[in-house]
Amino acid sequence: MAPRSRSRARGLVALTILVVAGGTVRAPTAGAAMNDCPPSHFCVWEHADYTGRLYSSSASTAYIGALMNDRTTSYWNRTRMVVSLYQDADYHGGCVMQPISPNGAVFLLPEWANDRVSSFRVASGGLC
Ligand SMILES: [Ca+2]
Repeated sequence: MAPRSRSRARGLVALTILVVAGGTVRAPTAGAAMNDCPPSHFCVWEHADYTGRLYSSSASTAYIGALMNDRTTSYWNRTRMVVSLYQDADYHGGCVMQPISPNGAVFLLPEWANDRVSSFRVASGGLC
């Protein structure tokens, strides 16, 4: 049983790294700010390292609100779904980056994706 668990854990880490290839990646760890993200939610933070304002939802969100619009710098996908990020409200403006698989997390978005998210969709597959 133990070897199977370790193998599954390695697979999850590999998946997380693959999904955010090109970005700076750190697997989710038990930081105080990260723990503010509720289970089954997709969470975005205003600043790097999961700090600053936090917005979270377990469902698609047509507008993340004036307080977080164009401010997302780090994220953690705690849903079991794939999350697609959009540059404008109502899922318009094109995708900010490739879809985020379950448990995908980035503590600092690359420059080209930083401070651009306005809406996101939670679905069984990537929509970008
Ligand atoms: Ca920001």
